[in-house]
Parts: sequence; C-alpha cells; structure tokens
Amino acid sequence: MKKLVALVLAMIMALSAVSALAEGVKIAFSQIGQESDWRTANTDSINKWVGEHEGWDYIYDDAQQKQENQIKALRNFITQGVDVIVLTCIVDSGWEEVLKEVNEAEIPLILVDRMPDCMDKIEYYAAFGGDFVEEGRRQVAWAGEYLKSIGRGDEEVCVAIMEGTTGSGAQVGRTEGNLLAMEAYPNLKKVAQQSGNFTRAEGQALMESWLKSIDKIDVLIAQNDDMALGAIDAIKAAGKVPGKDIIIVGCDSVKVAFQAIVDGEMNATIECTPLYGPAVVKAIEDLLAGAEGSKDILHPEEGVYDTDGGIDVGGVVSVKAGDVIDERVY
Ligand code: GYE
Repeated sequence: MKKLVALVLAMIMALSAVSALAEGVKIAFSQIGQESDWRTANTDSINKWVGEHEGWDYIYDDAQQKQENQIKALRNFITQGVDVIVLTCIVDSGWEEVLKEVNEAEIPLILVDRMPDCMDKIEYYAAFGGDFVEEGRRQVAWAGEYLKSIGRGDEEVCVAIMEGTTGSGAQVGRTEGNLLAMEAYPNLKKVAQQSGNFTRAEGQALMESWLKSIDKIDVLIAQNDDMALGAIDAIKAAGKVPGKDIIIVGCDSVKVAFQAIVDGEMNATIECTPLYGPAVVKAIEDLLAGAEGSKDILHPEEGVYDTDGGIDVGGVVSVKAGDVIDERVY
C-alpha cells in the first residue's frame, strides 16, 4: 500500500512538473548572425514558430558572426534559467566546455543547422540540419552531368570552388562533398579554392580577384547562393556572361537564385532548407511531453533546381527552377 501511494505521488509530481514547465516555458535561441538570405529565412522561421508559440517565452540572440558572442549568450541563458536552448554553431570546434556547462545546468539542448564537432561528448535532445557533404557532392555532380549532357564530358574544364565561412560545418561538409565528386569527373580540373565567407559582398570581391589572377574559369561552384550572386556581378563587370561563359552552381535554393536561373545568369542551385521552425516546435513539444530525444541528425529532404530540369545527380533528378519559383517562400 505504502509503495502504491509513493508511486502515485511520484507520478503526480512528475506530471505537475511537466505542466508547470509547459506553462511558463522559456526558450532561448542563439543564432550566428545575418550573413545570407538563407540565414534570414532560418531566423524568421524559428522566430515565427517558436517565438510566437502560445504560452512560451522566447529569447533571441544574434551573435553577429562571433563565436565568443554565442558562448556569452549561452552562459547568459544558463544564468537566466531558461528551460530549453536552441543553438546553431557558427564554426564546428570550440564548444565542448560551454556545452558541458549547459548539460550540467540540465537545460535540454536542440541543435539546428550547423552542428558542433563534440556531439559525441555532450548531451542534446534533438538535432536538425542539412546533409552538407551530400549537398557539396551534388553541386559538382550537377556540373559534371550537365557538361556531359551538352557534349562537354571529355573536355578539360576549369573549376573554381568558392567556400563558405572557414571552419563552419556547412563549409567543411560541402568542401568534402565537392572534392569527393571531383574524383568522379576526371575532366574537371580545380583551378581555385578559397573562402567567400557566405556573403554576397565577399563572393563578389573574391570573383573579381580570381578573374584578374586566373587564366580560365569555366565553372564556379559557390557554396551558397549569396556568394554566387555576388560573383555574377563581378563576372558581368568583367565583361563576361554569367551562366554562359562561366557555369554557376550555387547552394541553398533561395528565391533570388531561382530568379537568376530563370534570367539565364545562373545554372543550378542545390537545395538546403532553412525552414526548421516547425521541427523545433515539435521537438520542444515532445520534450515537454516527456518523450525520449534522439542522437540522430535529422536531415530534411532536399532537391536540385536548374534551367531545364532532368539532370540526374545520383539519387535525385533536377527540377526546372522556373516551374517552382512562384511557390518559393524565401
Ligand atoms: O548555406 C548559407 C548560410 O549553415 C546551411 O549558412 C547554412 C549556410 C547556408 O549562410 O547561406
């Protein structure tokens, strides 16, 4: 009898703890900054879904592209006693100490977009992000297959790889995928590889300097669309025709890139979705309901978009950007 009473009491206490949490739940999000259209859409999605969720308090922190600001924000979240932390890591290293502090404070952690490299040493409740290696592989595979489709599969083609923010999961993974795929297309020859930091301005400046210093660039692999769009400006300014003289493959699939493809100035973009708001809300709801978390990184399904569609990059066939531009929300 005593045991039963204790059990019932424990259950009531557990249930009321969950509902107490559900009432004034405080969620904090550490975002890296605002470097790209992708990032804006990502921030908007989480701010809308999590920030406007009924009954939840929400703290948003923009780290202005500085890891030290993110670490400061995380320590502030701990001091404020938030209930859940949502985190995107600007770069992948240097997180173990502060994330262990988060774990010690017993604040559930939800990782979004760029993961830390210490995932095997910390606790987290859920993780959602793009498959960056696969995205990078698709970029180069698209170029290789497209060249084959226009009868240039045996021609030596000069490729420049414009990388994202050095040391970020997105740059590390996409570079790995880019280089991996280059091996499968021996006609592709790498002539440049440098960071444009995921911004339009730096993409433009880097392309300008490449066009002055490198004899021949036939293909630009830009690890995000913002840098591709910056590069397009530089190519035009140099008197060349983007999309024709230089084949341009971006990544993200933001609406402005679809427009550039429709306009004939860009050739393809590999999708990476920024719309994680609903997944984060679902994870928090599961957490509050007492469900077990998961160690897996959940990757959304993503497509490939280009001028005409029909390019098979292995596992996925491209879709004509012009057919879907109107449905694009970011
Ligand atoms: O591709 C880029 C952004 O981490 C997936 O970061 C994200 C990348 C995205 O700035 O545009």
